[in-house]
Amino acid sequence: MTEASMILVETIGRVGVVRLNRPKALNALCAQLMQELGAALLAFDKDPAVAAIIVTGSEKAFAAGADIKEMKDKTFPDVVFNDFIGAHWETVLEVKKPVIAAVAGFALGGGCELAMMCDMILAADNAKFGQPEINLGIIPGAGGSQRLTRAIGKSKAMEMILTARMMDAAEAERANLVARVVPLADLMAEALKIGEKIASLSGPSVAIAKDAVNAAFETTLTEGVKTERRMFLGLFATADQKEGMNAFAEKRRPNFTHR
Ligand code: CO8
Repeated sequence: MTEASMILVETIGRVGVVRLNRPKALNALCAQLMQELGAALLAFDKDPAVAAIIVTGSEKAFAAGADIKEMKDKTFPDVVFNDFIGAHWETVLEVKKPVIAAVAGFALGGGCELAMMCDMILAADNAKFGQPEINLGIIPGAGGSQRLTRAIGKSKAMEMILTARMMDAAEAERANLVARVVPLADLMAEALKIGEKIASLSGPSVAIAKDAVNAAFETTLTEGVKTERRMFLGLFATADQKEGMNAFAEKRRPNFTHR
């Protein structure tokens, strides 16, 4: 039997918001929740009324990881051949619009990995990040060992992954895991401000800027700079480049066509 929906979806202005809503399990990421999250993200990505997306949880937990109770009895063939765990976990990486993770409370295991797959993390001052899988006799499985290491460096990542130590919001900011820390009460307002600012800009330049930053993780510096240059030059083919630069020269606000 399928439980009632595990997410809440709303559009605020031009920002799509997906709230993980499985409070009794601290938003543990079970198959149903991941399927619903993936579908909601793809729907927002297609929706012209939406220009940026926020993924958030509750004040106590962004997500306390993949659902341990759902995974615990799975056999090796179950997890390898039936795609039991992997399905829908990387849908967020398919989204072209910017995705902001607004993290309060626990972001552990798969929850930390989901946040790191988003384009940026805005953290509330009560946020706690960790990859505690080692306590369960496993290791991170949705990119944690790779993305955490790239974000915060080898020593800190090793310590967190080998000992399951959690990092608080202040340390996460010092370590460059998060863009910024804000008071818990301001988390959604601040995330929405980021989303609204993005929504006011030229959609093509936003999508291409996201691609350009992501290219930094997948290629050499020389190739990355070449990719950026091609993208930069390509934007001169858009009406929004003309509008943006003319508006600056004419001392007025730009009115972009493709928002
Ligand atoms: N899975 C299932 N249920 C959970 C999870 C979880 N990850 N986390 C919490 N819950 C449940 C608890 O079992 C409890 O349920 P119940 O009330 O029915 O007993 C309820 O949520 C509340 O939890 P607690 O009572 O434990 O709350 P506390 O405030 O005492 O503790 C903690 C909060 C510290 C967050 C604690 O719940 C905890 O340690 N949770 C587990 C954290 C963890 O180990 N996460 C990693 C999971 S493994 C993983 O994420 C691998 C990802 C691989 C993805 C691969 C994709 C391809």
